[in-house]
Amino acid sequence: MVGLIRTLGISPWLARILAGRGIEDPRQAREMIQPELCPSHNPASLPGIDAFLQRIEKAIRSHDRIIIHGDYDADGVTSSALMLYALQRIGLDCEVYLPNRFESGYGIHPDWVEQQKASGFRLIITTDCGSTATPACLKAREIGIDIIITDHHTPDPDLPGTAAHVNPHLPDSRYPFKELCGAGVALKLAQALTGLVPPSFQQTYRQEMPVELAMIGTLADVMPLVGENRRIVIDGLDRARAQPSPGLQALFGKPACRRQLSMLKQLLSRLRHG
Ligand SMILES: [Mn+2]
Repeated sequence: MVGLIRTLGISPWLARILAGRGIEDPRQAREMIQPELCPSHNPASLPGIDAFLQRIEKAIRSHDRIIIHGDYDADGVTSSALMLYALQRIGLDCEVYLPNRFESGYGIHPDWVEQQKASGFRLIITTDCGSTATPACLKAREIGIDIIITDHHTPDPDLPGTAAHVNPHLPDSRYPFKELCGAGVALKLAQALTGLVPPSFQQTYRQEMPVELAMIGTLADVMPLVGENRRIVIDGLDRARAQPSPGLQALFGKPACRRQLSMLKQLLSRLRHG
């Protein structure tokens, strides 16, 4: 504790709170109290990232219509919205499908895959689901529609016939942080797609990245608030406060949300300015 007080120049109270959480290492302690120092890892080490980027490049060349299959919960909705943001910004023709919890249940189903093929889509991308969707992948291969799985649930490493399978939990993953939610994975993929955005738009693409959506997914899926998740949440809070997306603005317009937001603003300014 004395070490933390000396190295970080923090109060004995703060050092005691950190020690109570088992945090005695100064680097860990600094990330805890200054989350903007938490790392944002390079998406290039995500498993499946090369195959993902190659298939998106092919989609650009062949003008493939793409359908994103999200999920009905907060992480499923925000992850698909993030993926939509990225793909539309690189000029792709892209739509989102969100299953109904009561009618379709969780996950991607073979008959849905068949319907997409019939509707003229050439590529399916899942967000926050699909990790064990062997029947849907087999159907896609059988009828000739490509499928990319992006998810954070425990994966089946041998999903058949996927064009890419991106999940930090895959056995061959070299990604340094496993605890991303579905929207966290989508955010990393959106960051990886920056290279496919025309150079003159890349700065805007980065600035307008709706990281607050990844924050909502991370909080709603109750992911551990350590490492990169801490960074996602602090970046998301900053953006939600400064430049909320139209959807968030509409939510913030509701009286209950407005109260929460003003509390959040006060809390953030206290946290930021001591
Ligand atoms: Mn999730």
